[in-house]
Amino acid sequence: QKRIKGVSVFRPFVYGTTARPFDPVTNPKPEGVSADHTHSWTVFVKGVDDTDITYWCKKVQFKLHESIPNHVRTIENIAPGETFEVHETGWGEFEISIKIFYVPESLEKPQTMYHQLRLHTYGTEAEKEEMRRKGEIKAWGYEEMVFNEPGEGEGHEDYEG
Ligand code: SLL
Repeated sequence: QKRIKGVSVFRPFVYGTTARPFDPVTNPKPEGVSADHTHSWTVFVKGVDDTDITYWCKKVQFKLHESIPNHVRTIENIAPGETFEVHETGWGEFEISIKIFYVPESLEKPQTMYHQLRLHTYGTEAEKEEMRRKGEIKAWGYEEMVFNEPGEGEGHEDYEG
C-alpha cells in the first residue's frame, strides 16, 4: 500500500510498572500466592490519560523474568481505551522487555523497549516518602511512537510535521 510522503505522525503513550507491597490492611495477599512473594505488581502500556491506542497499537508482548511461569505474555484484542497489561506477584526486581506491535496499515516493524520493574522505594527522599505514604511504587515512562510516512489506510486525522 502507498505511504503518505513527507508526513510524520506522533503517537504518545505511557508504559511502566506499578507495585504494591502486600499488607494485611491495604493489600492483602490473595489465597494461593507463594509464601516468598512480597509484592503485587502490574506492567502496562496505555494511552496518555487513558486515551485509546488500539487503533495504532495492535499487540504488546511482555517478557518477564524466566523464573515466572509462562513468562512471555501476549496481550491483544483488547477493547478500545483499555490497557495492555499484565498483573503478577513476586519478590524480586528485574528488567521486563516490552515489544510493541503496530497495526498492519502502519507498515512499521515491532519495537522493543526495556523497563526495570521497581518494587522498592527509589529516588529523592521526598519521592521515597510519597511512595511509602501511598504504598505504591510507580516506575512510569512516557514515549512517542513516530510513524514516518505512514500507510494511507490508517485513518490519521491529525497529521503533524
Ligand atoms: C533478583 N535478579 O535476584 C533478580 C531476579 C526474579 C524475581 C528477580 C519470582 C516470581 C515467581 C520473582 O519474583 N522473581 O516465582 O512467580 O532480584
